[in-house]
Amino acid sequence: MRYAVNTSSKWPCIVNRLIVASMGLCVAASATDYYVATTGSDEAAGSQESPFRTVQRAAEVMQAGDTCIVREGVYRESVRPANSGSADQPITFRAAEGESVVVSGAEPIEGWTARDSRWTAQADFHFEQLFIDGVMMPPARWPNMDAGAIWPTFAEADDGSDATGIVDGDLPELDLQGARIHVLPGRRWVSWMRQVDGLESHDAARKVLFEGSWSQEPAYRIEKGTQYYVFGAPSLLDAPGEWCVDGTTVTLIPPADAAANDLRIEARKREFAFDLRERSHIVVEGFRIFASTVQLGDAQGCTIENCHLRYPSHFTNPDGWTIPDSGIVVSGKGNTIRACSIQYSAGNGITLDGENNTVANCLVRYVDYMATDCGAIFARGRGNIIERNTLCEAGRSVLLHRALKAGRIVYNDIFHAGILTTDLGSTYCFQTDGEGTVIAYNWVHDNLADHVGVGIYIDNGSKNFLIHHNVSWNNPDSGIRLNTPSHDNLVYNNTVLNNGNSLSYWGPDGENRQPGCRAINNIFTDKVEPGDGIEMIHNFEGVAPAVKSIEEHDFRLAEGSSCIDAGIPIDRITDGYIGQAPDIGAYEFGGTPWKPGHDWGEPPEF
Ligand SMILES: [Ca+2]
Ligand SMILES: [Ca+2]
Repeated sequence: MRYAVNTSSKWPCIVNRLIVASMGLCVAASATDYYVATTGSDEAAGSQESPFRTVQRAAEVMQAGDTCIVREGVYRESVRPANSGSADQPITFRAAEGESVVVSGAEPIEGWTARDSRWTAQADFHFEQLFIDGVMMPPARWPNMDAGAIWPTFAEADDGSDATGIVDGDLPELDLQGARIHVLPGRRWVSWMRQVDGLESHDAARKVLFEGSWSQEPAYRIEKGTQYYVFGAPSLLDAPGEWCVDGTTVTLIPPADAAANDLRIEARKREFAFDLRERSHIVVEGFRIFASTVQLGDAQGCTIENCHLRYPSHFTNPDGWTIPDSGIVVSGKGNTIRACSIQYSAGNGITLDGENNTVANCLVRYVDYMATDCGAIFARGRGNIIERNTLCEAGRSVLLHRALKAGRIVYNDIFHAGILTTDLGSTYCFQTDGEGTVIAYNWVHDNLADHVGVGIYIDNGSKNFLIHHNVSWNNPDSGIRLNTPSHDNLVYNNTVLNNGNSLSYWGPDGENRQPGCRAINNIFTDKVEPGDGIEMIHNFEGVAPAVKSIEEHDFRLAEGSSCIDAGIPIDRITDGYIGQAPDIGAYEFGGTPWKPGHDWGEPPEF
């Protein structure tokens, strides 16, 4: 039985039909186009005239070479293809050209009753994330935050706080039965969630007690200044946009002057818009994906293109250095994420693992709002490529490559790390053997951390990185850090401007070894602290390299700069230089200027 008309590949089809007609045989099926529309029916044929209602209906019947075209509208489902495509004949899911096609993980919550400036409704599923008109609302919490804000507002602990609880004179006397506490302790590296175990009086203040033990190490201990908030108890419900759930009853404080019928109130129910685990050669193109994500675990040769995700992943239980799979999750081999946007993730924007996968020309921002060790991209695996992306607005580091081997991190514009935490980088790894990972032609800038905000951060015990032609500026701690011991890390032709330090390191117990490291042909306008064993030659060290303009992001050398022709040739790094010798810095005078980042502007609103 055929469900739909054949419209693709006109000439080959006609030829194929002639052959079929003349031979009277049914040869291999040719590609079929299926259609899905909100006006359709899953009992229909799935043709353009008689479309399916759900994308999943198409996903169940599609074979290699088939295409599914989804018409405008919101599809509240999780799509799991029954079959894989092949390299020559992928299975393609495509939003209809020029139409807004949303696959949503959220379900509407309806039937609101208003009483005492609160609304209540029933929900028959558990959820941790509620939206009004597509914007996340805060759970009942103290201190309050603006409805729709992405970064949590924290309170600060007073003296007397310790491993058993937080003392705070500002904390109101409320019943915290059932509440949870989100704590960013010690040096504010990462955060934890704990159940609240009661509230006790403590002189004039109150002390929130919580379950579980707590580390007394300085980096993690609860102390004066520790940041926290409490959430999830009905007593904390007092600001517009706040909500809480008791059993199946949802209570919401509505925005001022709002009528429930005029608002789109939804809650997150499904994790995956497209679940492509263990599938191969599937193309997903042109969708808007809300409150759910795309799973490519152990996938092969799949492509996600021109898709725009909002709120891909949410959780409320950060657990220190534990990295939850979050955002678009990629493992397997040869998968590509291209020209997509990913915004508003509790954890990662993309979790990148496996081999020879590529993330290209994407915009990933507003990530790690739960203040863990997540970022725009969390890269592991081997041979993965991260190129021409704009990666920014992160609670901690922006691009983590803690376990990426032989990768390529090139032509990315990476900025605004450190919105919530400290001691982190635009790019970051620790005790990592890069096995030749290249970090090149990136802009890394404007780290916002108020302690140890770094551009390119190669932390203790890392080796075999090739770092060249990057521009690193406005990072309060260092442009580039090679924390010790640091082995065989090569730093060539970078332009490092207006940072706390240009090149620095820190090592435990006076450790200062940097054997096999080299820093050559770099512009360093701030303090340079070489370790023991690093070779440093032909660098510019001074305040005036005559780089054109930081403000206008024009890092070319001005005519007459002393950096012109002042470098030395380095095989494969300075090839094709202009003039008598390579220049110092990331932009060769007279060469074609380059600009990193994605090339397509802002993602659509939906
Ligand atoms: Ca509140
Ligand atoms: Ca030159």
